[in-house]
Amino acid sequence: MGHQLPERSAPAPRRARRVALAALLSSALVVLAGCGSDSEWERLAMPKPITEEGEHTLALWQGAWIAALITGAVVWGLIFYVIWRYRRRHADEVPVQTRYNLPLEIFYTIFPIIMVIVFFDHTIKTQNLVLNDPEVEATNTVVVVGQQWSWTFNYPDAVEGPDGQPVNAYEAGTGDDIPTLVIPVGVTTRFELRSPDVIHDFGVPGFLIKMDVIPGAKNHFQVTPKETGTYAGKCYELCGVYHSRMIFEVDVVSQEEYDQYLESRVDAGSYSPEPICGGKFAETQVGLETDEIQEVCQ
Ligand SMILES: [Cu+2]
Repeated sequence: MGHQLPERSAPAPRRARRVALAALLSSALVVLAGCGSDSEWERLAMPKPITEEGEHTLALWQGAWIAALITGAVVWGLIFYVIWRYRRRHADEVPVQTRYNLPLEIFYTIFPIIMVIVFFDHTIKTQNLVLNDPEVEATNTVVVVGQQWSWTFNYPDAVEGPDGQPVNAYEAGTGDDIPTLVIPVGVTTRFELRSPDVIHDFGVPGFLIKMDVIPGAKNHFQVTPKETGTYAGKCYELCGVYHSRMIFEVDVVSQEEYDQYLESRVDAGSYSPEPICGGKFAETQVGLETDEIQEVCQ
């Protein structure tokens, strides 16, 4: 009867494989969830959020990674299982050739689409919370102006001027003077982003958000700082020769200190009827007439 193939060796117990897969998945989850709350491992390399909105961004980041890792573990598990289970054991043995498996093909078309829809849904919900939470009305507004090459922070109608009327207090930085942004703790502050020249990008690592400051566009987002402290911020968009000078400091202070700060701006003469663009105050500003610039930042 000619040559006969030797009998296949008995397959490894299925239970052992399931246990191995379950162990792989659960160890991935333990690594993610088991660390302390302040651990950079648990935040998956994100900075520590100092705002309530930043917590939502962090949750989105962690959730997306956990979903991706579980998907990865299943896919890698299947790949290695197939490599091992159907490895070539006999020189003249050809495995069963299967071409179509309709249920399987429908599954791996539909399932990624469902995943994308779920990711999209979570992203949109987080975006709405961070940009303009309908339930948390911003009670404080700062008009942030990025100008070549510094920042101007305007606090419109936040304080009374010498004549008792509300005025805009401001601090205009220059390439030589690093400005400070002051915001109250526990209060939702809305940043209105304006640029009179080129595209800048306003960001503070602890906010877990940065946003382009585009001439002619009115971008905004809001933050509710959870604790007082001093933080560093900068321009994240290469905006010209002195881009590297566009750093600033953020002071999160109590409401009392915030009010005192605004009064000190008025005492120093840094106030105006409307938000200013930093034009005539920023020595590095070039090419624009002050009148033209001011309209951009209202
Ligand atoms: Cu810039």
